[in-house]
Amino acid sequence: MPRGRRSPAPLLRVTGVIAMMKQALLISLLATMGAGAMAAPLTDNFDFPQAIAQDYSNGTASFSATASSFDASIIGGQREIYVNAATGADALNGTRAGVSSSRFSFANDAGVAGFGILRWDGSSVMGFNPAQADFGIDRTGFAGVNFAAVADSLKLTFHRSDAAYPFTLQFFSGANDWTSFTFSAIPVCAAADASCLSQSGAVTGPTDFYFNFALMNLLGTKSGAGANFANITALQAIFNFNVATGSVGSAEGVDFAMDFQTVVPAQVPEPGTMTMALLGAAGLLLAWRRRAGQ
Ligand SMILES: [Ca+2]
Ligand SMILES: [Ca+2]
Repeated sequence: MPRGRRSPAPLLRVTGVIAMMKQALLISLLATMGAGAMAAPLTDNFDFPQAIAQDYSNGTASFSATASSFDASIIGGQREIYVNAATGADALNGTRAGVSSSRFSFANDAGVAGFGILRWDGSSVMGFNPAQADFGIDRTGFAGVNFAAVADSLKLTFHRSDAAYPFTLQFFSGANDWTSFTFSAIPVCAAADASCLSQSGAVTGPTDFYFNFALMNLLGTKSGAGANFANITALQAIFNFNVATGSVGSAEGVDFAMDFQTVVPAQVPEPGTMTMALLGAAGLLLAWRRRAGQ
């Protein structure tokens, strides 16, 4: 059967399946939008600022890191940012990331390919080693948090990103059990940015993406028993770095900001296996929507 565009991104291979479930997607979206008032364990809304980490040195051996002060609005109480200008860097251009004005932002200067990590593992500060599958996180950095009780998905709000790039979410439930889930983040553009919008898969931002817990475990790489979302003890987001190949993403000049918070479950009429799976997939891949009034 002929397909449209071929994509190397694993997640996008199931787009055809999901396209057939637009009805379910709409139901899922509406339900999610209507259920937003329930309390959920807070991950990080980025209301608490953090100093900019910036690396101007070529090569992956050198990096920059900052840790936030302690604040109850951050899961585990503290957040870390690591950035690494890997190629093309010199004394003038580099890679940086920080948190201000309730947003996390990451940018590569012209000619620089760099990557970074947002890490939540409590008060531990263990450094950053891209040669390790978990980059050296403290896998049991904070007391277990139960997401599964009140939410079935993680929500990431992308405000802008001027290119596609690899993005990995890692969730830990103890020293041995964790899941690493990678997807290709699509360009999220300003409405007037025709150049950005001309890219494959580009959408207008801000855009919310929902990452269903069960599907991340299904499609991601599991270690041990995989992540148990009823007992998360550390997590991190790795951006513009391909964890499968150990190589830096090709995107340059990436600039994105996001909000990172849990959402309550969508109201599913019946917990039928197919319906649940496809609603989850729809939520994972296509549940972007422009935010009203922004
Ligand atoms: Ca570097
Ligand atoms: Ca930490």
